[in-house]
Formats: sequence, C-alpha cells, structure tokens
Amino acid sequence: MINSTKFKVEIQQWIEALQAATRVLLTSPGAADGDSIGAQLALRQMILQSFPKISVLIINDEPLPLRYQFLPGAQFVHTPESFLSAKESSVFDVAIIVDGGIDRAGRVRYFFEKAKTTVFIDHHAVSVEFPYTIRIVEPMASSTTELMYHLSQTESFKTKVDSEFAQLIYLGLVFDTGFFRHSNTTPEVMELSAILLRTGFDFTRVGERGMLERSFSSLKMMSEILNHSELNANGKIIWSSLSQKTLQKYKAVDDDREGIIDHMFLIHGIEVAVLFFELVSGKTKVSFRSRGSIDVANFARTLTEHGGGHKKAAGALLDKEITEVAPWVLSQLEKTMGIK
Ligand SMILES: [Mn+2]
Repeated sequence: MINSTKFKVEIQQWIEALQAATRVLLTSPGAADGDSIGAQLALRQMILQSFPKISVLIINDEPLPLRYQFLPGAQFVHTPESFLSAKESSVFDVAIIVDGGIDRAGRVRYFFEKAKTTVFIDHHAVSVEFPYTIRIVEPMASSTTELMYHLSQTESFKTKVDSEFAQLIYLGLVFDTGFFRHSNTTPEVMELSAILLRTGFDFTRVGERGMLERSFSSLKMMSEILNHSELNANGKIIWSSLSQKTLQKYKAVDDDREGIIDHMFLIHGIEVAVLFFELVSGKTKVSFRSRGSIDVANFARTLTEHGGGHKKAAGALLDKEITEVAPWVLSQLEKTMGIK
C-alpha cells in the first residue's frame, strides 16, 4: 500500500522549497523510459498547477525517444544542447530527479548539483551516495508514476486528475508492470488504473504509441537479431547478440533495442533469455530475463559489481569484447543452472 503520509516531513520540506522557488529543474537518468517521462511530465503539471509562478524546466541527458513525443508537454523536454542554446539561466532553486539517481544523469548533473535544494523521488531501493536534500523513495510502488499520483493527491498539491494527467500516470504503470504482467502489478495498481481510465483518455493510443510502436528499420534489425538467436542448455537458454556493426547498418538508436529480449524469453521451454549488446569495442552490456527459478539479478552480480536489477529482469556491464563475453557468460549461467 502506497502511503504518502509516510513522507510527511519530506513533503513539508519540499513544499517549503517550492514556495520559495522561481526556477525548478526536473530530470531523470539517460534517455527517458515510459515511467520516467510519465513521472516528469506529471510532476511538471503538479508544480505548474499549485505554484503557477514557478518556471519548470525538464532537461534529460539524451533526446526524448520518438515514441514519447505525442505526450502532453513533450515539447517542453530539453537536452543540455537545446537548453543552452535557449540561453536561459542555468541556476535553479530546486532540482528534482525521478526514477533513478543523479549518478546516471550524465551532463544534467552539472545543473542539478548547483541547485539550493535537491530532491530524489523513486521507487527503486537504491543506495546512491549523493547527499540529496530530500528523499522520497517508496519501493512498494510499482512505478514512479504510481508514487507521483499519491504525492499529487496530498493536501499541498491536490492536482486535478484530468485526461492529460491520467495518461502520464498510466504510461508509467503499463511500462513498469509490462502491461500488468509483472509481479509488481498489485491490486492498488489496478484500482489506480480504474481511476485513471474514468477520465476518458485514449489508453489504446498510449499503450500502442508509448510502448509497442517501432520504426521500420528497427523491425528489420530485430528480425536479424531474432534470426541469429540460438538455444543452449537443451532449450532452457536462448541468446543472441547485437554488435555496433548491426546497429550502424540499421542506423538504430538506443530505444530500438527495447522489447527484443521480450520476444526471445517467451519461447516455449525457455528459462533464461540473454542478449549481448556491444556498447563500444571492449565494452559489452548483457541483459537477462528469467521465467524460471533463476534469480538473474543475483547472477548478474556474480559477473561484475556493475550488475544487478530485478529477480526476473537484470543486466550487467562488462569491460570485455562481446566475442569473449558471450561464451563465458553462457557457461557461467549453465553452471548456475546446474547444467554443467
Ligand atoms: Mn520506474
């Protein structure tokens, strides 16, 4: 149960900072995903409604993926380049990061650190060392937008839940629960979805454009990766890889990698799906999905300190060539699964 009264002291401190503020920065790590962009745009509406004198700026380190550009308010999302060319002041009274820590916010960290008050709002139980002024972290929440909804209904905000606001919250719910499939789909998530749906927004459009749609070239790239997938461990492991060469061939952007592994892990009999991705020469990212008893977050941590995630979905970053990483990770995984 998400109980925003638990954060009474933090919310009070946050509101006092907003009351004294004229410029507020919102951000989240890297390129936005459905939960982080939903939470940022919902928070923008919350602040604009309750504190109309504040100028709210959203700056993310990477450009907003095309799939989110239909969202209400998307035109106000900046990159550091577009922000600097607008020649606005880079001084903010309050800086807020949602859905992940400032350690992954790239160039936005520079603006964030200069703010008088820094706020961290998240649903991941992470222990980032950054000395935020205010922390509102609720690991019970399915998504940051679920937490954001409950914050929006506190005395200080009482944000109007219209169809624009509802679709932003809803996008985070469907993104982080995988369309209400993952174990974080609580009865409270379904009850909140019912409240949101009653505002009458086009949830088919939000689900299709915000989650499922892809470019034609990314479809071609996905088909190549799926075509090259292989089975190991008597069909319990499925794996494939994505090199920089393939990415360049299809002129792919980061967002085009989304969803590929989800096709792989739904194959009958599979326990673990593995996708190797060459970030640059000598650096490989590995993604895992588990349908069986293997805790892939634990497994990812045995590979490197830069590994972790959730029991059923995790990843690791390895300082090795993709050709070297793949056989090593697969044999370690087979050992962990008791196959070798
Ligand atoms: Mn999230």
